[in-house]
Amino acid sequence: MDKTKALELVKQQLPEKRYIHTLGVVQSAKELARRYGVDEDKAELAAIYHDYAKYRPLDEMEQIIKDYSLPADLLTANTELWHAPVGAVLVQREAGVEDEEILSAIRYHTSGRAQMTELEKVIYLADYIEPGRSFPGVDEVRELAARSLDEAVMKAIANTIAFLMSKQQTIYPDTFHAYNDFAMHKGGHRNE
Ligand code: DGI
Ligand code: FE
Ligand code: FE
Repeated sequence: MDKTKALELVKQQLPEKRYIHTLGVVQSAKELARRYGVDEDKAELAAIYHDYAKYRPLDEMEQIIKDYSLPADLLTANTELWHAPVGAVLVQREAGVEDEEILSAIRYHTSGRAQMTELEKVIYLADYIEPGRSFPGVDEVRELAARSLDEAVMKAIANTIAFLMSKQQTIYPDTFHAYNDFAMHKGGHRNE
């Protein structure tokens, strides 16, 4: 898939501000991919398409969740989560992307999950630290990202959970599963 064509397609789907965010994610994803030995072309395409479905009407996304038998618990989860799994469906259907690694990086870019692939981690983290982001804690994650992909993703997920809790919002199970998976591999399950 040609990068220029992909960007054109995405530009039609997104308001200016979100398109600029997407260009930031592309830049960060390419840098992270290079640093951590992940396929840079796949990282670039996944980044270009990651928010493809962000501005689809909720009723259209709800129909896709049902028609494509996406996890039914999405229907009662925060609707902010929907654009990621729905995006994976639409990017395949409308942009013709068939690469399952790219599609899963799009699918899990908001929630994360246990056993994330290296490409999924790169896209999750790039979305969090791209140059346009300026929320509290982002600089610490940027510093971690220079040293360890896992440490940085784990911190980004922990910050997201803490943020959602501070707003008394629900936490999607995959987000907890992602956090637990990273914590377990640090030995946290034995209180080490
Ligand atoms: O699409 P972006 O704004 O670039 O970023 P994103 O895809 O990470 O979406 C972030 C939104 O998702 C943010 O408003 C928090 C919200 N969200 C709601 N519930 C959950 C959640 N994020 C995670 N990781 N887990 C949740 O359970
Ligand atoms: Fe997103
Ligand atoms: Fe994004």
